[in-house]
Amino acid sequence: MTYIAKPKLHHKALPTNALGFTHRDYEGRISTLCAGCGHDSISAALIQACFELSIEPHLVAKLSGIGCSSKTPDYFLGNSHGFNSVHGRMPSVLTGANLANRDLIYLGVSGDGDSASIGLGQFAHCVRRGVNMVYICENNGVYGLTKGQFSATADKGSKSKTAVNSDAPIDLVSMALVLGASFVARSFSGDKKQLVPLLKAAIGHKGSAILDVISPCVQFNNNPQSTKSYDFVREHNEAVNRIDMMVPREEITIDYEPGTVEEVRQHDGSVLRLAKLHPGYDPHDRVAAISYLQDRHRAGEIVTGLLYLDPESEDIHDALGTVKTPLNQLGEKELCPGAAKLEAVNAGYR
Ligand SMILES: Cc1ncc(C[n+]2csc(CCOP(=O)(O)OP(=O)(O)O)c2C)c(N)n1
Ligand code: SF4
Ligand SMILES: [Mg+2]
Repeated sequence: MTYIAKPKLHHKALPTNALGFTHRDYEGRISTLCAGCGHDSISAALIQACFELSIEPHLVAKLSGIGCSSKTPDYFLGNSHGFNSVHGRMPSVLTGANLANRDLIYLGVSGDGDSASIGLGQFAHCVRRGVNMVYICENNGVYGLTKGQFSATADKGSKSKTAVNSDAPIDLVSMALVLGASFVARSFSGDKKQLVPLLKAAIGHKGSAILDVISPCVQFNNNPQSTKSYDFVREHNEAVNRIDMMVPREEITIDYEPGTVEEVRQHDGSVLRLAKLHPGYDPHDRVAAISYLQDRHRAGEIVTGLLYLDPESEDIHDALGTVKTPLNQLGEKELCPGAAKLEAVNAGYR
């Protein structure tokens, strides 16, 4: 129904954020996805997160691959930069854009086919390089766009309408931990209360923030035997913590669960408040997070929440010592420093 234009007029009473923008200013075009698709709930959570953080839309770059999930950047942040790349190639395009201009917020939107099948190598390398981005995998266990073949994240033995998956699954969260990601979380598209603070925290994080979001495909993979269905996730979800996000300017939400609360300050000055549901769970222990995931998976549970956070993380620019100014703002003097400088650089390699 893309031919139906969204109304441009706002009701005067719509709430505004610190920049004077309404929620509507963070929306995109009308979605063409199937009614009930989990991906639309993730777009809604992203809109809410950016509205609440009072982000300037022109300072965001949305990048994606190919798939129903990769179509979604068209449905949020209509005033931001967008680039729909080739299947599985979003990470390298995002890495290049980030190297050219570190001043933007990079949202990489992908699917489980896009990230864990054709794009697995690209996923691995952008994570290990610490590219400063929020990488969202909208994980439904199938290739939704091409009619529901199992993807590499589908659990062994999970059933679609017509087949049983015989291959072992790839868990992107475990992979991200092994590859050195400095922010690793999993959530569920239907749990806005958990997903929105996680997205806000990921946006405030410096480094590779990986968010695996189980997002049921109502068309090809929402049968009760699928481990990516609404019913299965609701019944087998194990949340390890509930986080609240506070930006330095204002406190966004206060909704503490009973139990201990831990504050973690991120590089941008924002504070994460982790309300721990499990006294033994420590989100700063990478090795413990890996074994906890394996343990709960064996018990048939899907662990959600903030699984790992390194508050002292660095990103690819720190590692490479790149220039702070975006490349498009450098003048001829900086770009062409002259023959003597070039000679000195070359001499350094002799
Ligand atoms: C190079 C290349 N190979 C294969 C395809 C066909 N193709 C398009 S989308 C897709 C899978 C999408 O699955 P996923 O990333 O999980 O997204 P979903 O539709 O499930 O959200 C495939 C195999 C393609 N477009 N390009
Ligand atoms: S086919 Fe599946 S993934 Fe694609 S829009 Fe429909 S419900 Fe969503
Ligand atoms: Mg998919």
